[in-house]
Amino acid sequence: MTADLLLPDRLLTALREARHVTVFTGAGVSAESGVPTFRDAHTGLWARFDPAALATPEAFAADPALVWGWYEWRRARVMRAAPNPAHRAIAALARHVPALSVITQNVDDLHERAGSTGVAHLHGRLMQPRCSVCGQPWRYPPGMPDEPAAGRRVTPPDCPRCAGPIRPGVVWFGEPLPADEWQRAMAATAGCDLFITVGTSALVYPAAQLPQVAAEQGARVLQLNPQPTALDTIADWNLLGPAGTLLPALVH
Ligand code: BV8
Repeated sequence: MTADLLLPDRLLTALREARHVTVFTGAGVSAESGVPTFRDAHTGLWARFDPAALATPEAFAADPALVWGWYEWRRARVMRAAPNPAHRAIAALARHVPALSVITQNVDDLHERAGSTGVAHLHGRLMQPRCSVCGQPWRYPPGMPDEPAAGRRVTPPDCPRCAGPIRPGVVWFGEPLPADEWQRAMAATAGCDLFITVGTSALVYPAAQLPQVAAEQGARVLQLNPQPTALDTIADWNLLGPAGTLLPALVH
């Protein structure tokens, strides 16, 4: 890997000599695909919706149609989106380093659509809904969702097996992360020599602790974000800018 950016020599060396790179992404990596982030004030999803009102099991139990309608709006946004140069650069990285792991907090499928494989989805997958009662996986019907105006109630479908309401395949606040995905993420973090964190405010736990775990086990940590974050003091290097510009410049 070489870089057009003016990078510190130590970062250039780390990029060239890395044996196992782990890339950790948040909503910012999908921002340039037009998928709203959570906390950017002017566009963040939470700026218009209270996460406690929507992304919790209690909210779904209280008003399944409101929560399902919000996720159908988000699914339409994701289906209309395309992977951006950041997703493609991460997928291309696999050809440049001996070992690459990708861990994401995102529930969209843009990493996979850009060609990444084996992505650890810590917070679930929008495209893999399941029954909220018996857990049976459910498949969306073909075509675009009936895109509500991001607030209209849409009654969730009934499970064909037990008639329970179908729920989004995501991890809500207060729910445990999938054990297998978390174990894969911890192994990729403990085993890497370069940890690249892209587009996360690092506010949601336990995912947000991964950069610290990487640093504590001796990996170099590179952060890509246009804004300062809680990771600024953990990272060895902080590149301020959009992932869609920085990542392609890092990866040739
Ligand atoms: C659990 C799926 C235990 C749903 C999501 C008090 C203190 C600390 C922790 C807690 C606490 N109270 C409760 C907790 C735990 C809680 C938590 O961390 N809360 C936080 C808010 C305080 N965590 C949980 O509940 C987790 N579960 O702990 O379970 C347990 C154990 C056993 C048994 C039972 C329970 C579950 C958390 C998962 C929640 N689900 N998503 C959905 O998507 O609807 S989280 C959600 O936030 C998304 O996954 C998102 O990815 C994630 C993190 O946000 P970011 O990705 O960082 O996005 P954000 O908008 O914040 O930032 C975007 C960044 O991109 C910004 O920095 C911006 O500058 C940057 N950016 C913008 N444009 C670009 C860019 N970067 C690069 N390029 C650009 N172009």
